[in-house]
Amino acid sequence: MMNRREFVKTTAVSMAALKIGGMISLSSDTYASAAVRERISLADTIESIEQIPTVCLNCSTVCGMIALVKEGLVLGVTGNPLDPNTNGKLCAKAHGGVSAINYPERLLYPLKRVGKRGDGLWQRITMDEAHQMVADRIKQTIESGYPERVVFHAGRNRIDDITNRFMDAIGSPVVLNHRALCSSNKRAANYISIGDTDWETVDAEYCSYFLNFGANFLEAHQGGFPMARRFVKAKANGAKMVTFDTRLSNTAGKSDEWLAPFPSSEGAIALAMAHTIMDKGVYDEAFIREWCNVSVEELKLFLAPYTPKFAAEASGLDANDIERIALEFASHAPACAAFTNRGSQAHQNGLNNDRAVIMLNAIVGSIGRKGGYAFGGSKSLGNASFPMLQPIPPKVKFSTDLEDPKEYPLANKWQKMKVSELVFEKIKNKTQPVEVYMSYTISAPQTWPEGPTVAVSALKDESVIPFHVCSDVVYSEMAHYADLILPDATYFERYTIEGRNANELIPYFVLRQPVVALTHDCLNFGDSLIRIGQKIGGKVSQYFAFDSYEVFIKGRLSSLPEREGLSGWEYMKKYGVWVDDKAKNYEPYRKKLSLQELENSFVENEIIYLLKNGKKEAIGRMVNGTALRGFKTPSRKFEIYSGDVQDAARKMGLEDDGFPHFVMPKSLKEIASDELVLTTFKWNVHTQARTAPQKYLSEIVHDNPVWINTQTARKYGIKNGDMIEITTYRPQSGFKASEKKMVVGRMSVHAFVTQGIHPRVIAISNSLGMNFGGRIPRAKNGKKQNIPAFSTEDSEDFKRYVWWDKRLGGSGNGVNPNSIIPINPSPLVGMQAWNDTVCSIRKIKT
Ligand SMILES: Nc1nc2c(c(=O)[nH]1)N[C@H]1C(S)=C(S)[C@@H](COP(=O)(O)OP(=O)(O)OC[C@H]3O[C@@H](n4cnc5c(=O)[nH]c(N)nc54)[C@H](O)[C@@H]3O)O[C@H]1N2
Ligand SMILES: Nc1nc2c(c(=O)[nH]1)N[C@H]1C(S)=C(S)[C@@H](COP(=O)(O)OP(=O)(O)OC[C@H]3O[C@@H](n4cnc5c(=O)[nH]c(N)nc54)[C@H](O)[C@@H]3O)O[C@H]1N2
Ligand code: SF4
Ligand SMILES: [Mo]
Repeated sequence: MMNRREFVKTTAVSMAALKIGGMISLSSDTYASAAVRERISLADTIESIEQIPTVCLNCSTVCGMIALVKEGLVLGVTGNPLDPNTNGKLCAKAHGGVSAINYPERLLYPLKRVGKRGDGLWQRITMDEAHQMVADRIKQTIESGYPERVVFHAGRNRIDDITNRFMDAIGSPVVLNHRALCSSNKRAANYISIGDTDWETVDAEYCSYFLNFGANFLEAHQGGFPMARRFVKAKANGAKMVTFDTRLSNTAGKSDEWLAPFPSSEGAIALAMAHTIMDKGVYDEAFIREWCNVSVEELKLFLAPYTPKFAAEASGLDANDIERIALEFASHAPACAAFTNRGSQAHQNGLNNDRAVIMLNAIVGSIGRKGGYAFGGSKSLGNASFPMLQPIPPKVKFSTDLEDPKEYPLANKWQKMKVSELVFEKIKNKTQPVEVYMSYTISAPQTWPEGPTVAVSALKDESVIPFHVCSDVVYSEMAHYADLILPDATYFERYTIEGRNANELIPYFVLRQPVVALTHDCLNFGDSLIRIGQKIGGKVSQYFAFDSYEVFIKGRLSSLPEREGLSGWEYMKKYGVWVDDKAKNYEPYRKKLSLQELENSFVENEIIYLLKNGKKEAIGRMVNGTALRGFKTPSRKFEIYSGDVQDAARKMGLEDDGFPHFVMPKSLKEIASDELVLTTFKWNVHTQARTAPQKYLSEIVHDNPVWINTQTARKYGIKNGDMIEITTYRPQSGFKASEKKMVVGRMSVHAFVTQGIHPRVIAISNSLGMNFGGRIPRAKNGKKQNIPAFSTEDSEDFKRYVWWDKRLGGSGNGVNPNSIIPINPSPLVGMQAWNDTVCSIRKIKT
């Protein structure tokens, strides 16, 4: 890690290098106008470029970056070398993000709908009028006695400090998110097994064996970029990686071995590996005895049916490979890690797939070890230590079916994960009436399963959503179905206290701060909420007795100690990064509890408890007479068996003995020989529904053909580039299950024929095929859309040089697979089973 002196030196050197080379790529900011471009004369500007530390948000990895600013323009971005996660590097997407600021089709003024919803007719209003409209609606709803009819729905919300405060203040518990579309099975699996965290932090730099079940961390993955940097170092030291992915992702391509299992069979593979490790006696007996909640004998008994042959049948892989890899993995312990992501967890059986993979780390003893399946290095200090401004609104004490559906008892057990893929269906059915729907950083018509159909039909229907206010930066599909649009600040113009799992295992956090002034009538949504809160008046306004979100953040940072003679606030503004001065957090479960922590505690069956509000709360474990923290599970051990899961299943009438058994989802088990499985994945240069308007990125990827195996294509007479029609079917178990074949939808898309995919699988990425958002995501040259929220300036580049426009012979803007991917929540947790979709295909034209 770099210290501050080196930081100043390095950035000075890099700026000097810029001067000598005279090369700096002006960002697409300069699309704005020729006049703007003339203001920047490169030769004499480099010295005067301001460097302001802030944080990227072009994906969820939130890398510390430095904005290069000149005369109110962001010329480009570079990594912040003080960020311990990324050490001064950024990915390609970060550079594309700059263009969001002066994007010709950026929303600049608030709009009020005038035609029918979805007609696209708008009237420009002032921000104050817009806030008053929202405040009046919310006030009315509170006064009607049903505050829960105000619904807040966010996608990548990084300002939940203020959004939660707002919802608590108005008394509504209905805060929705996208977690069940993203990662809730993975999170639940971690909470069940280790309790401490929703996410592992593989100690990648020191890992010598990476066993990857469906993570594409070299291209995507939450925190993939910091992990990628450490993986490169590990590789240079001879580390090995084996990847199980149904598709040859770039991570699979950079692996020593790529194995393509049949979808959803990851759990069977991991259990068979565990079986082998136990069978051959290469497990870590001491760790299992001291730290796991089942004995070696119980474990062997549970694993007995999961032989390599069993896994070979489920996955189509070779039993010898499964056995060999298991033994190789174990031979690298403790510097080895088996980990997952959406490839393994986005299934009906994803929870147990991930539990089985995590368990592999426990039985070889790599949990929390150097080079192993580490965890515990999270955001510095934690939210609790960044005080919220007083007075704090009380937490809402009731729940509704929208944010806490009782059929999914594990959805909100550890963390509010919700089951948001069901929300639009529930809104349509009026299971929970809605008066005000507030959307923020979400584009459900693009990103939700059946988004283009189910989400759109709910959003369009004024009888189920009487009022929709949307905060966005572009005229997105979500904004199109709103009644009121609030133009937000881009992430270059606002504050956030940020941080992710600390890959150095030393807690840290970063500060996003405005690097340029806000333009036109845009306003940070956090500030909008403060002003709306003030306008609602009464009890609500007492929680918003401060001027701005900046004041709020400054207040939250006020508890930081002084550093270098600077207050915490000044320090963060100057350097952008805070690293706690602590040792690496290895084996956090072995930490001793302090006398202070043990005060008033008592021990029952070796578990140390405190009484909190009359309830027993486990805080640690006695191990050989010493009080240790243990794992934050009910037994304070690594839980292979889970009483929580067994109880939840019992409640739902499901048979479950609490062990991570493997069961193939019914639809996949009964798949016909001429049917295939449709899966989905992320491009390395696109993020969800947020990057398609960024021309630098869309120039690189704007088309998403369906990947199909060479052998399969031959069977259907399909050649590369041929159009095929895909028909998808409803799942045979779970939500809307039907034994009869029910079609979800049909889609035509051209084929990318490759050896790089499992023969029974086809794959389409997301992020493309948009209907809104401007000319770039739609791949349409010409004049910009006539909406009174845009500036009058335009760029020639956008009028004429969207070279992939179909009318110019280009490939167009791709497709959105979500029109045909069924809503498919998995049991107990409710995670969307994206990768279980059964489909059939036919060639429609050559
Ligand atoms: N087929 C398929 N579908 C998927 C996935 C997949 O792999 N395949 N991945 C799923 C996953 S993992 C997730 S997390 C979800 C994510 O899906 P969403 O929750 O919808 O999140 P985003 O795509 O990040 O949200 C994009 C919206 O936020 C707007 N936006 C961007 N920046 C700002 C800003 O600064 N302020 C405001 N107010 N708005 C902004 C964008 O213009 C866009 O309208 O998608 C899921 N959908
Ligand atoms: N570039 C980029 N980076 C991102 C994002 C982005 O949109 N773009 N989004 C961020 C977000 S919100 C998230 S949640 C993470 C997601 O990060 P990841 O989970 O790493 O990425 P995905 O592409 O969703 O899925 C990972 C892999 O699963 C594979 N896969 C699909 N089905 C199966 C299967 O049945 N079995 C197996 N074994 N593999 C399968 C896919 O081929 C894909 O390569 O990325 C984050 N970072
Ligand atoms: S990984 Fe994500 S947050 Fe980090 S630089 Fe790339 S786009 Fe930005
Ligand atoms: Mo995600």
